[in-house]
Amino acid sequence: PNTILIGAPIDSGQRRPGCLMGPSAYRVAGIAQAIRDLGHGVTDWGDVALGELPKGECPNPAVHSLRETLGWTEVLADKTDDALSQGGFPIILGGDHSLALGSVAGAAAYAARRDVPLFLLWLDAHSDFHTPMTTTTGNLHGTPVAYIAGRDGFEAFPPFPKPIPADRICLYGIRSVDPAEHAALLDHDIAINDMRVLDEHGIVAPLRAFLNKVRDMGGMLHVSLDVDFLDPSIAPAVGTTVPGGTTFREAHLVMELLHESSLVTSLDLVELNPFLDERGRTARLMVDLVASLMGRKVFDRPTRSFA
Ligand code: DIR
Ligand code: MN
Ligand code: MN
Ligand code: MN
Repeated sequence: PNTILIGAPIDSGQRRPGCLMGPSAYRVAGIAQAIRDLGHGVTDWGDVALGELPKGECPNPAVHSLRETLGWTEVLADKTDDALSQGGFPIILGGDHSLALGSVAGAAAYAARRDVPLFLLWLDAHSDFHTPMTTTTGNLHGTPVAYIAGRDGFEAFPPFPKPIPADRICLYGIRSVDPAEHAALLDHDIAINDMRVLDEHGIVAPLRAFLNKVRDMGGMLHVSLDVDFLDPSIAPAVGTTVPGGTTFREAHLVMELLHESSLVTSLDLVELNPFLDERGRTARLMVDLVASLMGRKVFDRPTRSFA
């Protein structure tokens, strides 16, 4: 399918300025050409603009920038759905992780119309399982997984099209979970591949198990890649670094396995803050990871069977 780049210069989901430069940084780092070099078509839809802000309020006084985030949610859901409906492969260039409130809602709406099950792979240091009612930072970038899973507390938001059942969600690489998220995760059947699991079982087996499930059910797969999934030593340009992240080689291996699976149908690149970068280093690494996801490899190997 044709790749469709959707710029989402959103930074209302957290407090540190800079994420809104993310889409530009990806373009400067050559994301379109890297994908074309692999033989795929690329169309850049440019940056999405916010219309008039929807009304909305939240009883939790900690929550900030709710209406802006609501506006992004609506417009990004629409764009992501449109891109999929055109037969495209949307890549949403963030922007902070609150953009996934919209992108995954759009993918879910599309999947629901086609009656295909949607799966979610969350590559992140964080579980992002707060609701607007439980967040203590008030940063809505910490909430998308809860919205997607259909938790209560999102009354200000449009109802999520078709919440993804917990057993179709895979958190991968996590190592920072707040107490309220921890309690809620224990109540849900979400696959939690935290760093301990990956240290013990390696990077391949847990991912392959999840991909096998997607394949067996004939599902679509949305991948949400947070820069802080990566270790801060290789990816410094993010506001919420957490030590102990995935290495360069582990991250590329994840992307190569995703490519070989042919299951990924939409992708978010989130939380890049170019103001914190070292001469574009993190932006370039993210672009290289996208290239691995889209088929770049050093040696051609026969495609491995996941059966
Ligand atoms: C934290 C940060 N759990 C919060 N979440 C982040 O503000 O609720 N997610 N940074 O990627
Ligand atoms: Mn539309
Ligand atoms: Mn995140
Ligand atoms: Mn994170």
